[in-house]
Amino acid sequence: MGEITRALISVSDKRGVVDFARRLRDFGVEILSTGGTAKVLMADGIAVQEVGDYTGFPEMLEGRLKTLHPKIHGGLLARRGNADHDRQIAEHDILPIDLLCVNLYPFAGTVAHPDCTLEDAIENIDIGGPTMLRAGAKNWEGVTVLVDPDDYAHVLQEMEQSHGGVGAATRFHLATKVFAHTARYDGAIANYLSSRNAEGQHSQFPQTLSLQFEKVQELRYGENPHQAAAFYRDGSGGGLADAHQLQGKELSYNNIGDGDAAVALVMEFRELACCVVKHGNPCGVALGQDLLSAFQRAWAGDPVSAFGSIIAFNAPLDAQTAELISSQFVEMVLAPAILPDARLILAKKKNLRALAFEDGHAWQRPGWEYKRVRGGLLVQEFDQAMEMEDDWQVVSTRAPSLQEQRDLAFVWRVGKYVRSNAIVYGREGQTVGIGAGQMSRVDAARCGAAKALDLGFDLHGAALASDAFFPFRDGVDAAAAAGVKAIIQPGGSIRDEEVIASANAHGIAMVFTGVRHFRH
Ligand code: 93A
Repeated sequence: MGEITRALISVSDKRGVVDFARRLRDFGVEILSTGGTAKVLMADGIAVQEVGDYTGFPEMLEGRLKTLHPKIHGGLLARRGNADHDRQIAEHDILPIDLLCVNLYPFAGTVAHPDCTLEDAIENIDIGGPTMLRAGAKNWEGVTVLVDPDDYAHVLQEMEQSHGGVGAATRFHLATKVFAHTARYDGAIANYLSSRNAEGQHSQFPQTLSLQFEKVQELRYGENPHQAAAFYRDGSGGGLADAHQLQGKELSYNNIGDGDAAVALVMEFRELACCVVKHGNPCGVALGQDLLSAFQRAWAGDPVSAFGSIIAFNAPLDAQTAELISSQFVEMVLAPAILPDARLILAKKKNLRALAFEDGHAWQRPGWEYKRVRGGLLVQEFDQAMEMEDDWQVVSTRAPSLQEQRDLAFVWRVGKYVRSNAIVYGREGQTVGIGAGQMSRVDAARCGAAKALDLGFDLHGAALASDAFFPFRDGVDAAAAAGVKAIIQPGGSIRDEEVIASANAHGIAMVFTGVRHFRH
């Protein structure tokens, strides 16, 4: 049990540090501290020695040189119980430091500020802090290293229980945390600097990209049972990595992928919305006056595919809807919250996974998505193009009616979440046929129409969205044959004229968005 005699405290984030230091003093611990931290502690009547008084070397260079001294690093690095090390440090009046409490200049917070200059960023690169942290963490067998104020309470509790000592398991855990922290810190610096040059020009993507993710859980397996898998969080504090699972079997790899897509889709709508996802694609999406009708209409969009699906809502799940969900075979249900009486109903279905994701806006924040390929990583922004309906352009002779405009806006939003080639048929806030993941657009159009007809939907007067332009008129002809009366698509094909002529020949109202939504 590493008993603590001497501590060094040097923190930028002063949260909780006064109470922590006071408790250390109660254990009889001597405290060394740097300028600003020492001031805060002394103002609260806590006895500390300034690092400069201990080293005999003043803080200088506007604080750039505070703790970079052998009397500090010797005290952190000397092996405990090693006679040779003991002798060497004694010869130089170096005292062992058993607890190190350091958090760093706020580099990430500084560069996140829109007005941050290169000079501000550079001044916020902490040198002495990471050096001490790494020294203490390397010597974890003798030193307890705290980089996170959230760990103060646990360390104090352990000291309480073991006569002022901290156990090996905790010391090792805290040291690991330090190296993850300094890696992330240096990664942020490298990302920032390598996206700039000395003249201040800067590119969106850094020359070297450092990423750090933290394991949420290991998963039973990946997409298939022979693939090992795990789930990692990025630390942004949102998305399924931070959702609450309220009941049901352990989440699977496919559940997480599908759930993420389902929530992203429903969060596109201001109206109450429900989305049913299977194998990464929505199979039914609907808006409703209430959640129950949204669910009924989404399910009806393709009840065959919906077997074993994942269902997301953009409003708290109520009891009535929970009751109806329970009567179906569903893998998982996600909503911003699950109301208490709905929870009681779902609880009867033990295996059904239920998740409350609380902050749906996390799905709308800008960010990057990554796709690993052999030998590299593809990086792109999330597809969050701000769709300005005012920019949409009517290209056909006939303009869409008000109802058609609403239908087009609805199917267009859904189409963004369907794998390419994607064709979505819908009307009155309900999808009635989705053609997904086809290698030709005309097949996607036929596929969606065939589904609609199979399910007994009448496509006369329905709206259609295509995630990319029609390369030929055949897709439009197929849609017209099925009864479609309004089409929305990006436009931009060299055969646009031929495609528009086909729409006009069939009396179809056609709108160009100018934005494409491939999803592979
Ligand atoms: O400027 S530094 O890189 N040089 C140092 O020697 C040094 N020692 C501690 N930054 C240094 N620190 C950092 O100062 C700590 O990591 C901590 O973030 C901060 C605390 O300073 P103060 O106690 O003066 O508020």
